[in-house]
Amino acid sequence: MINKLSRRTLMVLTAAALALPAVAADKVTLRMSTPASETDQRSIALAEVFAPAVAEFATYEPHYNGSLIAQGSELETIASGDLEMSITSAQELGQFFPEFTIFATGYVHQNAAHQVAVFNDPLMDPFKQKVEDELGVKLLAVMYLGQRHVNLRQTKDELTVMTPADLAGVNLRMPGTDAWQFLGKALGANPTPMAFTEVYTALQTGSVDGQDNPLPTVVDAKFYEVTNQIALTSHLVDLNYVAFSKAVWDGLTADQQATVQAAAEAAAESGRQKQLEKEANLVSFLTENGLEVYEPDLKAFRDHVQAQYADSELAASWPEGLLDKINALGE
Ligand code: KDO
Repeated sequence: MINKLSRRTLMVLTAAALALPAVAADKVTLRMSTPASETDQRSIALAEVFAPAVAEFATYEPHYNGSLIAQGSELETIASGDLEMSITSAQELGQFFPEFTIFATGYVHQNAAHQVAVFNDPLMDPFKQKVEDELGVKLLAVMYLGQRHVNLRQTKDELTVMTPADLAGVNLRMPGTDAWQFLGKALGANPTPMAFTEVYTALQTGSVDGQDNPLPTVVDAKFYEVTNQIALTSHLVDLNYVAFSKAVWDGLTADQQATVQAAAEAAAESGRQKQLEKEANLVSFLTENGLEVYEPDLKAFRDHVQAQYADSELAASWPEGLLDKINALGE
């Protein structure tokens, strides 16, 4: 009798244990921090494509608008074990590894497909390996942010931007790393470092004259409410990388690692397609909202920007022949 009861009790307990979300306790939590909003296409792609794909063994916990970690501190936070994921940039990686600035250089990447070709090419292997070995961060996939343009408070009547000379003295907010500041200067402007989350107010109050970002960001962050023009300089086909903690990766099984890798790639692809679609359709939205959107002298911008980089300290850190290899992967 006692034996029977205890066997039965055991069975009941086992059934109850199986019914409980006991596996949830074993799941790894993936805190992801980004300055991007919840409605940014990269955020949506990770939440809607990445998160469900890894849900069996991982709980995806996104933090938007820089609410968990300030913009630019995500990589060191992953390195110290206090964050599992972020959407990082080549400019941020350039703070640790100057050679990454080649991927943050004006007029290098030609389009979204070129970014993917570069990221998947063996030329990226030593870059990925270095970040993994020295920072404990795996770069899983490349995300498309879009073509950055110059977006100003001034009306076109007050200031028409046709060449870099027209940006002389313009206080252009750029993110706060050296590579970004260099790009601002290379455009001919007076770059002002500032976190993304402060840009709307700075534009509203006039503490800066403008900012640079792709059209989907100008709309998503509502910068169009507080600016009057966009000069379509296309000075940077901008990217981000899905950054993942190597320590967490090493704790996963081989199957789980493959799932995480595939999920990151699928999310990046989904976000890329949606961002490209938005980018192609937003000029009419912006003009309807009163912005003047026009194309400057692109050759003047390209020549000026490329000349600034050519003799720079940044370019001195790029591996020999790498720019040619990158160019060869384009059109
Ligand atoms: C920005 O601060 O302007 C920027 O576009 C830089 C990007 O690298 C990226 O971090 C992005 O902000 C944020 O994700 C917000 O969209």
